[in-house]
Amino acid sequence: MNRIFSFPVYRLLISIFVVSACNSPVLPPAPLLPVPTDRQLAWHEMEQYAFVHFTTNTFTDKEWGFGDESESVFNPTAMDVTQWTKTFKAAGLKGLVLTCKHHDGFCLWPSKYTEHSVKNSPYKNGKGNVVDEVEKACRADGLKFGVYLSPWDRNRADYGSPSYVEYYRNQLKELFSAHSPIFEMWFDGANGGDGFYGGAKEKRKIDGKTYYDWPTTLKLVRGMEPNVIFFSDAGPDIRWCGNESGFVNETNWNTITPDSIYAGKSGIEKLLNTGNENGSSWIPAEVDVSIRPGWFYHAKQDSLVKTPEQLFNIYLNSVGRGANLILNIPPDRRGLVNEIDVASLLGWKKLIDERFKTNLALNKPVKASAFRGNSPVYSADNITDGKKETYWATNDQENTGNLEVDLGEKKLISFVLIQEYIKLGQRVKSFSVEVEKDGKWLEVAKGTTVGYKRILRINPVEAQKLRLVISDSKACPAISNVEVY
Ligand code: FUL
Repeated sequence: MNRIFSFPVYRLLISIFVVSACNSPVLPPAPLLPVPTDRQLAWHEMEQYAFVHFTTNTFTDKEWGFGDESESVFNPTAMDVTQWTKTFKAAGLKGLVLTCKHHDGFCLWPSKYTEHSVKNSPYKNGKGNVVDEVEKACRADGLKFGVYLSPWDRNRADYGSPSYVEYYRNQLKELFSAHSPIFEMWFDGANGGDGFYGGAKEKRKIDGKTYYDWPTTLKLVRGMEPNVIFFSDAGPDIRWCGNESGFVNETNWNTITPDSIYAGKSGIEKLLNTGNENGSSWIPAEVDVSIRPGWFYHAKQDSLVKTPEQLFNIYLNSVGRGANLILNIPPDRRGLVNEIDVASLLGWKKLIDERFKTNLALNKPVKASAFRGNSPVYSADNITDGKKETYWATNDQENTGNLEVDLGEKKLISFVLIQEYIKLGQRVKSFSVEVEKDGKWLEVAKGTTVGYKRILRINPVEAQKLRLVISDSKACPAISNVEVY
């Protein structure tokens, strides 16, 4: 044997190799671009919040006011915005976005740029400011506050001309200088058509792409509220989910290429509903849906309020598919969230609390098929430690893997919740969930994307061991959390 490989030298070389290998940290996976901004991450964590549609429509029984409604119709008889916020808080909603002005142009605050507002209504003898009152109630109840200001205005005589865009921006300045922080700004895509328009009573068409000069408006607002999240069909921070029925697609990419949306191609709703696996920007979907058939309160729809079970399904199809849910709850003519809606909301919250009461996987041991650099930093136990900053990952180029959770004893399993560590981008393309039955693995659920959160409802099954199989991923998977109920 060559002397260099004699026993002591060989041992020494191995030791040097092992020591240096142990001392060099295993690097985390490189981010898979695009990744969310900090403000988008904070938005993802909100998961669900309220939308409040309230204006003259509430009193005229319309969905889209023509813009000729007299201010005198706005007259809630028992207005109590703290009842709204206390109800929403009890229902687990984290914020509220208020229609400060809907398409009819009536302003819920006494804007100095128009007479078509609460200041000419009987509400508090014209001294009311609903925007201010709602914001204060939100702050008191720990809800984030957001605003909706319809770009389309059927009341304004100058709608369609440049002076209206200035008017719209002045109103944004009023709102954003009087209220802060505002977590979300909702830009509605509904635009143009017939209206009162100061008495012209005609149909007006605008070019949605150029008329508003959105880049200038967004810059103005961003300058006043740097962390505001902009919603519009195409973002730039969050996108419309493509329908108003309460679901995002089972395959839901947070990524999309904005150009492909602005192009106004047909099938745009479908694209918004799924996102695009190779999209150039992180623009996650928000699911907007009303607890009632309409966006505004109509007594005739009292019997059509969604049931707790329907709301739970919407929750699974939105939050449970990695989107956020903005649930509209329109106050009635008294200025209160109607008792029927309150009962439904609280029933929904009860279902969520009952069904997700005890996470059977919390702190339970997990075995992985492999983990990154064999480093404990990326080990399998990270997915059950209850910490959002730790995650399991594999080596680069290893785009598949298994995670086996041992619940310690046989339990009845009905839901599995999975989260990716999205700070590193969205990765998983397909996965399945299996349970061990009589020594064999049985598939009980499968899916495509995961993203911020994925919740799978499975036919209740008894098992002690459960396995998450990542069968395809855009890059090595990074899973931060798995919960079992
Ligand atoms: C739509 C509007 O036309 C509806 O009235 C409602 O405000 C909904 C949230 O967005 O585009």
